[in-house]
Amino acid sequence: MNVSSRVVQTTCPYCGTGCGVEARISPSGAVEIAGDPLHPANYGRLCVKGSALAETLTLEGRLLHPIIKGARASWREAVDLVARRFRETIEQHGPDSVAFYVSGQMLTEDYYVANKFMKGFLASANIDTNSRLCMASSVAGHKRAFGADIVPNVYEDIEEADLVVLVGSNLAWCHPVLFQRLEQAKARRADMRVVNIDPRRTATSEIADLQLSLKPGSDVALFLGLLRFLERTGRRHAAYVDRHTKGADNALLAAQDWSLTKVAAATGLDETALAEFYEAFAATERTVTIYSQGVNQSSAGTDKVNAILNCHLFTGRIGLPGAGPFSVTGQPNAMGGREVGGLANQLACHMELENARHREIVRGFWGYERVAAKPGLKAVDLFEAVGDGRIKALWIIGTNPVASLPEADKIKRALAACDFVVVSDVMAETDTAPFAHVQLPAQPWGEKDGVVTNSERRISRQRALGPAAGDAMPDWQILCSVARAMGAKGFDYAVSADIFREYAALSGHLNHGERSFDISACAEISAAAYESLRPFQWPWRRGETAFARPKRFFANGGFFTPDGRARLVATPYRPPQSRTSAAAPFVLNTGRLRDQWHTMTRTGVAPRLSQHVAEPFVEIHPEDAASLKLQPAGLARVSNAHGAVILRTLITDRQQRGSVFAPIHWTDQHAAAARVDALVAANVDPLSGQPELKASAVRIEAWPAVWFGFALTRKKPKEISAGYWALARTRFGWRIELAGKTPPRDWDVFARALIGCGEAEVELAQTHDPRSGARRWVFIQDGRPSGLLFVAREPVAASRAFLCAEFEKAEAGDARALLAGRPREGLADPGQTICVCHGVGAKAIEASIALHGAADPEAVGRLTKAGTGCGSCRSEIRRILKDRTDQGAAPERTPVLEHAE
Ligand SMILES: Nc1nc2c(c(=O)[nH]1)N[C@H]1C(S)=C(S)[C@@H](COP(=O)(O)OP(=O)(O)OC[C@H]3O[C@@H](n4cnc5c(=O)[nH]c(N)nc54)[C@H](O)[C@@H]3O)O[C@H]1N2
Ligand SMILES: Nc1nc2c(c(=O)[nH]1)N[C@H]1C(S)=C(S)[C@@H](COP(=O)(O)OP(=O)(O)OC[C@H]3O[C@@H](n4cnc5c(=O)[nH]c(N)nc54)[C@H](O)[C@@H]3O)O[C@H]1N2
Ligand code: SF4
Ligand SMILES: [Mo]
Repeated sequence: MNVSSRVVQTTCPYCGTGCGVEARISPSGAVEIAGDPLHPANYGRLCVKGSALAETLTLEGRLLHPIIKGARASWREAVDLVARRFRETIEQHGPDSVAFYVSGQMLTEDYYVANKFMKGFLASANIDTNSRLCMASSVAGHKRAFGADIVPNVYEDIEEADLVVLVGSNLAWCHPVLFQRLEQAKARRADMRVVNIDPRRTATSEIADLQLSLKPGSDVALFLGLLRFLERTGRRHAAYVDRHTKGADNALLAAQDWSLTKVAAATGLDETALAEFYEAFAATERTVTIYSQGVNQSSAGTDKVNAILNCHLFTGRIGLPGAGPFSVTGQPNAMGGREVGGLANQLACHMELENARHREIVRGFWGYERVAAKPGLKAVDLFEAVGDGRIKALWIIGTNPVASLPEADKIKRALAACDFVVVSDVMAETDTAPFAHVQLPAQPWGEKDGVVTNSERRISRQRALGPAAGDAMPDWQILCSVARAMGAKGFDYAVSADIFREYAALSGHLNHGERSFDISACAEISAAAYESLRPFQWPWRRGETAFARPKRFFANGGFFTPDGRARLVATPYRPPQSRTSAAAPFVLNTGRLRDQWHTMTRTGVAPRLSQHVAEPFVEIHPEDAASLKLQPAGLARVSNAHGAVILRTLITDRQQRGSVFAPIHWTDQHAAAARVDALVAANVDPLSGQPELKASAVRIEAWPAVWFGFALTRKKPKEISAGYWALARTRFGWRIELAGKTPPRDWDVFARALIGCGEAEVELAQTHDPRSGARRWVFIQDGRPSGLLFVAREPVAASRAFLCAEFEKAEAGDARALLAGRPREGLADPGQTICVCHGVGAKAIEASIALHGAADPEAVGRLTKAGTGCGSCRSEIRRILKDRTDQGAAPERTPVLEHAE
């Protein structure tokens, strides 16, 4: 260890697990990332995205200066312009003609200030957040049942449960450290069982004892059946239900018809599997139900949440060690945003906009004449209002709506029609940036300072690792500058601790226990104490000790409804709103991959994270693929009335018939046409306003490519003239998949343009097989390969992992080896990179099983090191093991395109 390096304790900026990170910074500025062994979320573990954080600390692609209409500007010019345009718009059209669209990736301090600005100073509630797409149904469901938005349990409960039910959660990829905690607990305790409820088999299915691949959107039917079953098998916790709840009879009435047969018909599951699940749930006191976007992102999202909560309330299994419903949050500060009241229908600190007393508390505390009195527009409606001109000035902060909102092409049109759009981001080029009149450079993770709250209500510090780059400022400071320029009082904070202190004080202000969110113990926190603040769970009331015990809610009632009782809610079953038809016969499901984060603005710059899956794809069942004449690794056009994308086909029986899955990550920055939200219908849940992002009707057809290509290049191509392309970052530059419906007029011109080399500077090694149509080019510049292009009439069969590794280290003389496209005799082709920590490919893992008899992930790890780093790939190792042992099962992995010749 270098004695003069310093260690900064901070929090991972990705998922809501909220892992503690230790950054070791050497005097030269090099940063090493490790898990914080003392942080109670992860006790030292990090997943692959957390481990690769250092690779994202690059200036590549960063927005470093304010930009007005495409030209660099000073902060003063930018702040004055934004303030003037917002002021003029409000003068002419009233406060509801402006809006903020913000993000669960803002820190609590940023979020608090944005909310105070809009709901306090401007007295309008037109501020909504991307949490509307993420957690709104859980918020609405919690409020309906508990009277407040509270996650009752803590992470330990996942380890202590005897039964863990996962509903619409791909925990293995989306909350990998929580998944590891579950996996390790299961390995210790032979009697622990896991049920996975998801229309498709995922990496999470690999540890499930029971997989229920239900019909998309049919969860309410499943849980109505469960409630009825619990009642019929005498599982009502009479004392709890009588003393602490209301509405059980109503909820049971809605469930009374839901026999096994009826549930089986609605969900497409067989009765034996259903009975197995119901019996396990009924028999197991210590049951935790973890749910996520397969539940929330639905036109019946709030009902799905309450259908789950009903079963826990009915059995009194809530807030107990090892028992409770557990909504896991997506974004690093999804929870913090809910606490500060970032949604258009909330106030601050869990106070309600429509509650006059709450409004008065907040108004008095902030010292304004008024605060917003009616709820603002929810995300989908907000952009509708941008499109039809009701909203004339919009400020987007920390989110990329052109890629992430449903009917995304319509969002483009709305932004193009808007008089004034401001975008605060850390990156210069995003799909949303071209619509900005003003771009404001925010400080990213590693530069900014503040707090975030994770899924178990634990508040942790994010700390700066060093000075900010360029002119970047913290989001809160940008907001405060504009507010002050508009004449606002109450935005004179010097440091983020000043904001946190005010926020903590508000949480305790006139709060005699009727509001659950209370961190008034921090109301007078000093700058030094804020600096060294350790992770703590709320509530932390004035005078209490913070670190006493895990804090759970509701084991003995104490709900935040007027009568203190929880509500069981009748949840009649409604299928997804978007109906399939002859014109659009498939249901499109969308979601996440292991190594990318959302619209890839940050994970997309990390070579390590771009290896695992390097292009967008659509998963489809083999029979559907056959009936559509889709080729493995061919291309498919997926479309409907809203838009169209072109994706690589991944044919797999993990997918059920009639339904397809595509990842959400690829934008116009990384692919020709892969923004899947262009196809997603903007149907929303009537209570939460959350859009149904997991069930849109689409049609699919083969995209008739006549040529396919694969390229490596050191320079990012300026333009790619091919109907299909996808770019992924590598250590040396870029790897590119390509295809076209017509061949270029001149292949050499095409190749040179792609690689970015003029004729004079390069040498060329080239092959052409006129019979098969295959062509290969390797360009040499300054004694090393500068570019490579393979084209063929079929999907290019070449070992990508081999070519990338070889290209990086090759000398000019090795061009021939590169042209061969596969390892020389005696050298193994690594196949798709599964373990990115140790660079182990699928083929090496298969060999350890076939040749050396590895029988479990531990043995594979001993032989190949795969899975012994961060552990994020262990589910895939399990799958490869299973494929090898299932007689006749064809090995299939994500993606398909990794086969060598
Ligand atoms: N690697 C990675 N991790 C992330 C993120 C990321 O971008 N990348 N994003 C973070 C964020 S913001 C979020 S919100 C979380 C999301 O975390 P998850 O909710 O776990 O992730 P998703 O992949 O969106 O969806 C989960 C699953 O819901 C299933 N599903 C679809 N329809 C239904 C249905 O009708 N019923 C049921 N039961 N299941 C259904 C999908 O098949 C999918 O496997 O992940 C967080 N973690
Ligand atoms: N079809 C479909 N659509 C979905 C989903 C789905 O499952 N299916 N999931 C939905 C969900 S759950 C979510 S959470 C959203 C996510 O969707 P988005 O919020 O649009 O995705 P991100 O890529 O995280 O966008 C964050 C933006 O903020 C920038 N940024 C990063 N850090 C900072 C910062 O500190 N300050 C500022 N000002 N900017 C910063 C990033 O560069 C990036 O441009 O997508 C939603 N959309
Ligand atoms: S599980 Fe991974 S992405 Fe989530 S907080 Fe932990 S290290 Fe970050
Ligand atoms: Mo999310």
